Amino acid sequence: MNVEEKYKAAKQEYEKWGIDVDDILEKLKKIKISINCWQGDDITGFEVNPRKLSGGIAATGNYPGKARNPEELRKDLSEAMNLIPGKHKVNLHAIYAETGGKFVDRDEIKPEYFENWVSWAKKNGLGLDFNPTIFSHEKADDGLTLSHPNKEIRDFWIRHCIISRKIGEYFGKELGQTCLTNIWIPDGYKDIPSDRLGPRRRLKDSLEKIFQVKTDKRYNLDSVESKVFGIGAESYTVGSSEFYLNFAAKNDVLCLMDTGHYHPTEKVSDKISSMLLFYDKIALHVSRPVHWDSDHVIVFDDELKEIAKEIVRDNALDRVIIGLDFFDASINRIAAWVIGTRNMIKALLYAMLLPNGKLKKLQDEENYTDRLALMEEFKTYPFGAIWDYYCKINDVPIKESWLDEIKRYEKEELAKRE
Ligand code: RNT
Ligand code: ZN
Repeated sequence: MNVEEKYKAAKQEYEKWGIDVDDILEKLKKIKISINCWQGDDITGFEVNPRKLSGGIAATGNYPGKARNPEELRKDLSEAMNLIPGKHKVNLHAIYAETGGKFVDRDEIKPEYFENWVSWAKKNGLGLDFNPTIFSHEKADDGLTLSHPNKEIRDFWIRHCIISRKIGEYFGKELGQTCLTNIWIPDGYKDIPSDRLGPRRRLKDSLEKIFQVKTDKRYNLDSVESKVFGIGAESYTVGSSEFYLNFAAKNDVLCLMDTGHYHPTEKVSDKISSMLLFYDKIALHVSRPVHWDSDHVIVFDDELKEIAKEIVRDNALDRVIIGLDFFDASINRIAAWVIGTRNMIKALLYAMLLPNGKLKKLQDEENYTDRLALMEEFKTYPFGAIWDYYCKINDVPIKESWLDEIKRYEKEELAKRE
């Protein structure tokens, strides 16, 4: 049987449950995933004076061929996106500015330093998201930024955040797609703090100053990202979950939940529904923590599927902004993007192909036997045949055949970068 025949046969099985497969494939095509550019260069960025990675995030591995300049990074991203079905967004950081060889500190970056990114995005029909880079900088080396006791340092980062939001607004205007500008800071203490309130009060004050400056919501939305702990900040994180939940609710900004930023037994999939009841939109950094916030490439595991199910079942595909956040330097970086992004899309498709209406009904009828039985049986429904067909109609390689293209690119492009 060829791909179409397998698809037809599979479709019939889903249709028995009233699942409209063609309609689902149409819907899936409209979902945009925000692909994190920093997988391509281990979050080095292209500043004129590149700094050491700091802030408790670490990229480990030394797989050859990493992008050394913006042209290479864009080329690699394009290569990855040719192997991923659908049209998506690219998530940038301030350190990816192109300042034409001139040193420009973070509080002085401008939209024009991102013109190349914008024209590339336009040419490829992509959206852009943005992040101020509040780590890997001498003013962040002590692990404190927006909550720093020194006002000059806080002000420096406040200026950086304000200008970053303006850059986000510029992206949105230029590309006709709303940009999400997300603030994450590493602030915290290695050892038991003697004052927990002070730093949080300073962070609140800094953020209020940042958001006092308004951006047009048609073009830019803001989010804040919490964390539970980091390397070097094991005892206390200023921007904790409660801090940002309350801040976001009171200041009309979005909360961004990174799947690696909670206690190991806490699951983001369980948080989505609660958040949706109180926020118009929420944002995600889908990552894979292994024992800690290690940012492994996301795999098609239970939690990924559970997150996708929540978004689909809560009818919130247009309210959850899905971004990826992983950086593995030990494997081919383009393959990492392809694996992770294809998995995210796959998980959404998987979730859409479940008899969600029926399952909800069974729960309300307290028929937990049938609920469990049906959930388990659907795990072996012919989902793969639908996924393959989706790849086919979107002109991207089916199954693992995309690896051949990665190998070609590795030989012809990456190998020359040594
Ligand atoms: C760090 C946060 C943050 C970064 C990126 C590079 O723990 O998850 O989102 O990973 O901004
Ligand atoms: Zn993150």
